[in-house]
Amino acid sequence: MDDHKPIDTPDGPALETPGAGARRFEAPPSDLPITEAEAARLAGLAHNEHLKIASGYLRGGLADGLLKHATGAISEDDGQLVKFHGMYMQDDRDIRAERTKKKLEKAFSFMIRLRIAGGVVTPKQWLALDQIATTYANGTLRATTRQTFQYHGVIKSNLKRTMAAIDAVLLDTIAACGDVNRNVMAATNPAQAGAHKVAYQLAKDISDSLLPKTNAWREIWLDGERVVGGEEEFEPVYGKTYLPRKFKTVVAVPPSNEVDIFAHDLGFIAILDKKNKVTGWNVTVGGGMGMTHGESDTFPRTADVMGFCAPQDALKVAEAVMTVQRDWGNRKNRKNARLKYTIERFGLDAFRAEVENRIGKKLGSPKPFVFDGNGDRYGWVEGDDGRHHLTLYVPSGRIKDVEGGPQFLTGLRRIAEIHEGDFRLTGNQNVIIANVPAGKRAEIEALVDQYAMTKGAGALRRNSMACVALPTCGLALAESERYLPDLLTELEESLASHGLQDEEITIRSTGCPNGCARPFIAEIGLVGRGPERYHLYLGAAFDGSRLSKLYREDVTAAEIRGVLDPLFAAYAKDRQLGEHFGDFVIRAGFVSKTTNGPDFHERTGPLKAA
Ligand code: SRM
Ligand code: SF4
Repeated sequence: MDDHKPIDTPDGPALETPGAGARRFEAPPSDLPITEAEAARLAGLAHNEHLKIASGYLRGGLADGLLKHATGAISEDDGQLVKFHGMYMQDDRDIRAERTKKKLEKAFSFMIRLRIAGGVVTPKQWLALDQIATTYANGTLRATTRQTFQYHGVIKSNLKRTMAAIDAVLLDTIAACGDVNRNVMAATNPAQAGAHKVAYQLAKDISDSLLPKTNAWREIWLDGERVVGGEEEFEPVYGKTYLPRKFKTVVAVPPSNEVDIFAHDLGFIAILDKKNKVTGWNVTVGGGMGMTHGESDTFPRTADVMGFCAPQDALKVAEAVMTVQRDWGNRKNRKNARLKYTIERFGLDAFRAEVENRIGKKLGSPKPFVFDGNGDRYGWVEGDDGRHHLTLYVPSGRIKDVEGGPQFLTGLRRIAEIHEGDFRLTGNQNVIIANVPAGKRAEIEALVDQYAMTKGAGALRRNSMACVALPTCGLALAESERYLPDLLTELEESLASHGLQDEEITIRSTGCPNGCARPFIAEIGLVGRGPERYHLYLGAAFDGSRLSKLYREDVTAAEIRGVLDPLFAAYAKDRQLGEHFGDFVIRAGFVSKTTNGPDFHERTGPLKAA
């Protein structure tokens, strides 16, 4: 790590070090029209930086683009801007080649992602979201790895209607994507009701206070009034250029690391006293998953624990961490723009010093904490307030009805019709029917059984996640959500043949190395390389605190079981009491241990053949 490299910032001369001589950001980036000097500084910056500046606070040509009925698409530049509004333009990749052959426009539609801080929705909101899915989208609700919902397949002419329906139940999609602080996650934490309340409140406060202030969303999607002066309105925290890249924040409550805190740019770990009261927060910075195959200067990284703050300082700390990244993050190369690279470039000490400078006080030393896993706790749990909570496993978060199988869409709709509590989405793509009074348990349980919502979830499956990938994701190199269920069936057979069917092993698959299902902190990680080809990663920690290592390159889908089977056999035979699979493969010498991002690519396995 080099703490003394000159720093490229968008707004000033290169800095020698972020400590001595570092330019302080007394005022947010200018909201005035760009001067010549500023324009010169902007030269060489990533295209998206120019786009943001020219967009008039995220308006671009979106309003006009929606009126062009001859195409289902919007312009490429507006396609970048629309992300800040929580949308992605996509096309159906299953029929792309066929349509190209017929000289037809791609089958464009939009993915819409909601902002639901902490993943909590009321039954009324659930019913409305369900109706939107069946009216305007592809008939499914997709629970994501970051505790919210996505719609797929919304065509351009339905976008405004969809947004109006979302707004009608007091939800929105602002900043669900784009170079901003995204949906803030919070531990669902059914057992510790008091701690959940505090964590959830912090997530909501951070989400609201770091929300872009532009009126563009209301104006474009809800035909809201344009504010007087329009483009001259002020973004007090972000300025015209927003952030260099996406920024993700989570709030965790030990002992569960269900939100995978080490994968996020910024995190708060609740420090609890003996009565489960939150006494303050450990602050984590610099986690992230995304990388590019074959480019070793891109890598996943687990976050560092930077310090401790008192409850009343958490919001200030969040803003300070985000604004240091705003000012120090790399705006020339989007592949190196996330906070994890900023921390690698400047060092954690310099970064902490600048955060402390901005909050006007020192952070405390991190307090001890223990995580016991990054999965969900399934089944019924009674909270310390006497309310009941039921966590259901939803395969890859896809809420739909399967003929002859689970009917999650109808079943959860029926439950929403009678439920008096709320629903919580988890960071593992699952759903919790939360805050059920004791007297309602049996009725809810009967509906769960009637709609087959608990069938077929063995230990491996319960600890699995797959990203969306094909056919909607434009970046997918291989299948993921559609492929994982079959692979799990094969691996369950293999595990059972070694008596390991009840072992909790985390497995995650993604269609490309962007890592949307956080595969590099799963004990078994499959990462798409090309059609039916995956890199296989092993050796991450069960609690999500250690990255994995590449074990085998380019394994075909047909080979995966054969590659893993001897490892399962060795694990069954040689594991120590309580030893997790991810720890075992390192101790047994199948892969070397990754200490953090910079040595993630250091050694490609296997060290020892299975
Ligand atoms: Fe993601 C891009 C889906 C969580 C890292 N992600 C995408 C896009 C929008 C593809 C695109 O840019 O065109 C995917 C849309 C697929 C589709 O058809 O819906 C997509 N990401 C998802 C979701 C839906 C996966 C899922 O199966 O649930 C998750 C939505 C989360 C949410 O509600 O906000 C999702 N994405 C993640 C995570 C996990 C997390 O944050 O805990 C990561 C890894 C952590 C991280 O950010 O480093 C992640 N997604 C990425 C990246 C790589 C970022 C990077 O720093 O390199 C991209 C590509 C990019 O940003 O350039 C990406
Ligand atoms: Fe798409 Fe890759 Fe994310 Fe999967 S990991 S959803 S393939 S971007």
